[in-house]
Amino acid sequence: MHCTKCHNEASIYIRRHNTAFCKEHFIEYIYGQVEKAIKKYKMFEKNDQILVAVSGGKDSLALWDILISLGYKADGLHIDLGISEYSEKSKETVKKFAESKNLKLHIISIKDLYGLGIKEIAHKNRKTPCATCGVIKRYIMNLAALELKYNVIATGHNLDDESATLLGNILHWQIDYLKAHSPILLEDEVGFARKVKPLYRVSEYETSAYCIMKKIEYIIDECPMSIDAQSLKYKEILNIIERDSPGTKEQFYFGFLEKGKIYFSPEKRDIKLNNCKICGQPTTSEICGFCRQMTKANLEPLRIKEFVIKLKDS
Ligand code: Q46
Ligand code: ZN
Ligand code: ZN
Repeated sequence: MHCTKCHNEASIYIRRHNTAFCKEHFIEYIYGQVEKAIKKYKMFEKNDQILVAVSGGKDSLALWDILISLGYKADGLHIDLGISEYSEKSKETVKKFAESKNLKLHIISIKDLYGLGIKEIAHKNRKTPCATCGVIKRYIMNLAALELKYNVIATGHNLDDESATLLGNILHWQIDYLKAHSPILLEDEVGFARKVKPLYRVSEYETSAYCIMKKIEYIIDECPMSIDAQSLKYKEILNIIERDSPGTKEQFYFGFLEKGKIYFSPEKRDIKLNNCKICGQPTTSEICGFCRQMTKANLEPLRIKEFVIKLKDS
């Protein structure tokens, strides 16, 4: 098989586009897809300060590498969730990547701050680890962006993640989630920094190929808590359909953004944001979800804020 662009031997075949690329043109294709996403949704410009949430997995590391390669100013934020060996390995992988490229990385460790990992905090709260983790990660990302003066938070959600989430939201007619579902969430919708997903046009297969071609070491293990995640089942279903009918995933997701989204456009929500009585972050209630959760688990919510403020000064 030959590269569609230069006719040299191809390194990868993209079935959904019926296109093959050599290494050089595959990387160029990935950059093109990401630039297209950034421009289409006006995610950010070259002078924006971007904070990339990096877990150590292929998607977030690929995203960080792509943004830097395209000339954007992007620092990393790694949240150490304290999930046994998995978190240790993830942290080391991210550190190694940042050091090899001389990039700025902020690390916030839940276990160091509280002596407990996500699983234990969830247990104290009688919640699932993923529900607890979601609240904590969102809170820390917003807090870090706010305190450390980043105006954009970028996450590594790819086409597979986004189409699986969309499928789940449609199957359960989660109208509010469908309204909120977008590759960009603006500041005035969330009360914090803009949140963007520049990899929404790139599949999981392509982010792994990108990492392999660019020799980026990433953690292959999935979080042990993800085993029962419903989203993995939706991914599997979409992969079965994609196998028989390449391009369906893309048509489904891009179709939603281009044709379906108008039926689920975010209304001008009349939500009043207050400042959380404990930590001061914007919230629709008196006390934000994070502070409520930590207080319930008998943990001091402000410890993270104090730590992030110290990071700012260091
Ligand atoms: S990290 Fe956290 Fe995921 Fe692990 S505990 Fe669940 S939500 S599965 S993206
Ligand atoms: Zn080529
Ligand atoms: Zn709070």
